[in-house]
This record gives sequence, C-alpha cells and structure tokens, in this order.
Amino acid sequence: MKSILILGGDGYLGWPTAVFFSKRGYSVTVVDSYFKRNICKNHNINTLYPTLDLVEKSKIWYDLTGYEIKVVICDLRNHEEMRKLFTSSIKYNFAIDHKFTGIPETVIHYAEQPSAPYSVYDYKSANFTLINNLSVTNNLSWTIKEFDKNIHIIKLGTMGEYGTPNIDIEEGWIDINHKGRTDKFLFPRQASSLYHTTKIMDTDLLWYYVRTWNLKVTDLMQGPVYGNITTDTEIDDRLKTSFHYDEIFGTIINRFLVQAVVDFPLTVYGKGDQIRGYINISDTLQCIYASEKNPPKNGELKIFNQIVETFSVNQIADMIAKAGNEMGIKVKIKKIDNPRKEKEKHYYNPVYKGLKEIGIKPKLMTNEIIKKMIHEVLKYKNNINKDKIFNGIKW
Ligand code: USQ
Repeated sequence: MKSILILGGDGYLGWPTAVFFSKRGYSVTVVDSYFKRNICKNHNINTLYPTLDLVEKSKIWYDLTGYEIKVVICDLRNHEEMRKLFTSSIKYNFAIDHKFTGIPETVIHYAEQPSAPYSVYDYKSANFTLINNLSVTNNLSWTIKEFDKNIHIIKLGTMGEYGTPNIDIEEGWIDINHKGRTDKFLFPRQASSLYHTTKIMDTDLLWYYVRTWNLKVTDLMQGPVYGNITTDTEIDDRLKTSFHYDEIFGTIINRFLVQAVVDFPLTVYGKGDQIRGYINISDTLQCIYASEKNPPKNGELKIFNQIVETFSVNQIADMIAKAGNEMGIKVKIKKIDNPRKEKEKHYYNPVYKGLKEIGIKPKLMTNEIIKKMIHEVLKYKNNINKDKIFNGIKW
C-alpha cells in the first residue's frame, strides 16, 4: 500500500484530495493546524454550509467506506512537529490503527495561507502569511533531506506567481538567449499580492533544494479553483469540502454563484478585463493524481501550469448571469472600484499542455456545469450572509 502525507488536509483542496487517494487504495495521513478555521472564527466568517472538523469527517469516511484516513493536528511551522510525522513518535488525533504507517512515498503540500486579500489585510496577517508559508516549505525540505530524498514533494504553486506579463507564459521554464549565449531559467515571476509573492519564494526555495540536495519536486501552478462537487465526497453531505463566498477565502466563481442566488449584483472589480486560468475542483484532483503517478527524477523540479481554460472577469459574470437567468434567477452585474492593484487590461497567453500530455481530460465550465453549481448553492441559500460578500479589503 502506497503511503501519502497531505499537509493542509482540512482545506478546500486538502480534504477532497485525502478522500480521493484513500478511495484509490493509498494509506493516507492528513495534517492541519486549523489556522483557516481560526481566521474564520476571528473574522466571523461562515462557509456556505458548516464543515465538520478532520476527526469528525475521517470517522464518517471510515464508517461509510471502511477506509481509514489518519489525522494529525499540529503546527508545521515547528520543525520538530514536522519531523515527528516521519517517525514513530507521531501522535494521531484520529486513527483506527495507531501504528506508524512508515515514511510516505509522497507528500502533498497545501499547508499555506492561501488568501491574497488576507495577506494584505494588516501587518499581523501579512507576517503570518510570510512566516507560515515559507517556514512550512523550509521545514518540509529539511525533513525530507534528513529522512529520505526519494520522497516526492507535490507542492501547490499558483499561476499568480507569473503575474500578467506582456509575453506568453511558458510552463515553468524559459530558454534565454543573451548576447549570443543560451541558458534555461525559471520563467520570470512578478506577483501582485503578498500571498502570491510567498509562493514565488517557495518556488525559489524548492528549486534551490532540488539543485543542492537532489530532492524530487512537482510544482503545480494552479489558477483559481471552483465548485465543490467531487465524486468521492458525494456519498454523504457531511463529507463535502468547504465552500467560501466571503471576500477573504472565496474565489471569484464560487463568490459569483452565491451572489447570483441572493440577488447581490456580481462584484466585477474594475473594468473586469482581468484574465486568469481556471480549473474545476474535480480536475485539480485528477491533476494531483496524475502528478503522483509521474514523479520527477531526483534533482528534477517538474512544473505544470494547472489550468484548463482562461476567462476574463466579465466573461465569468456573463456566463453566470446567463445560466442564472435561464433558471429564472434575475442576476445583476455591477462594476465596482477595484480594491486590488492589478492590471485590468493585459495580454494573457499561458501554455498548459503538460498535464494533458500525462492524461488529464479537462472538465470545461459549460452552461450545464454552471447550472449544476447554482442548483447546489441554492440548497443553502438561507445560510448566506450578504454582509460578508464585500467589505473592500484594499491592497
Ligand atoms: N475578482 C473580481 N470580483 C470578485 C473577486 C475577484 O473581479 O468578487 C477578480 C480579481 O480582481 C482577480 C480575479 O477575479 O482579477 C481572481 O481573483 P480571485 O479572488 O478569484 O483569486 P486570487 O485572489 O488570485 O487567488 C485565488 C486563490 C489563491 C490561488 C489563486 C490562483 O485564493 O490561493 O493561488 O486564486 S491565481 O489567481 O491564478 O493566482
């Protein structure tokens, strides 16, 4: 049985990833510090529906399927806590069999503060983002060097590291010819939030450790994710992943779906011509799985641009309004002053071939999929707190 460790296992992507691998016969351990839950408590943020904690969800998963997901609650900014995960002093907060499952073959690293608005909210949140994101990546790299350099690290990066340059965005790397000589470099990165900047620093850290210690790393440059429907979590509503629509943790498509059903004009920031690459949550799982099955060699950093299609904010608003209107919901759209510092009109042409080459079959955001998502959100319409949709967190 292959063993996999998922750091940040309580998150929007962490929990469905755990369930996905568990269902496919992997021995799965999830780790989380619950900092996102704590931020939500402090900011009075509720998700679209309540989500049980990791111990409760893992118990339900075991009762329904007989598959065990082991749970560890700890703070990975602490190097000793990280080291314990790789030894028999690991302490499970939930397990059927409390015996150490051994050193994992793969570590999926999601354990980062993922919100761009939160990273610029105030000094404390900025500093937390910086320290958390970099120290977890650093602690993981040192621990893997100590225990086994053959462990494959799958790290969630972000397309936002590249920013919106006026040239095509390559898949991680670029060949530069300068004064008659040529070399290969990481594609230039320039982010437009502190959160995205920490992800650039992560990439640099990992690339340094790959070159220096021969680690094996896959970096997935993912665009904003949407949806909450993943086949394996559909067996029971209590297993659904979290769904944020608030300004801190909600990403654009999920936010617009919620705004559509409560008659809140879709909050298009600025001109709305900002283009990004998007991906359905079920495709994220396919991509992680394909990456796990195609590990890099020691001393190799594989980079994939993890998106399946690109849209402008205006296009997304129009698509959601069209689907909503066809369902009898009157959807309004409103352009508001952009609280962010970002280019509102720009060239955007990223390459995203690598994941298709290893077998990903993308699920596109069709009218039918949008209607299915609106239908899902409508079930929880009464839980939605309009006051949390837009408070104008500024860059
Ligand atoms: N936007 C709006 N209205 C809104 C919310 C967002 O017009 O109500 C616009 C933003 O200005 C931006 C675009 O939509 O141009 C995307 O914003 P977002 O909030 O959906 O995504 P972002 O802050 O970039 O971050 C999210 C995740 C982050 C991930 C990133 C991928 O929170 O963890 O890394 O998407 S990417 O954007 O490709 O960097």
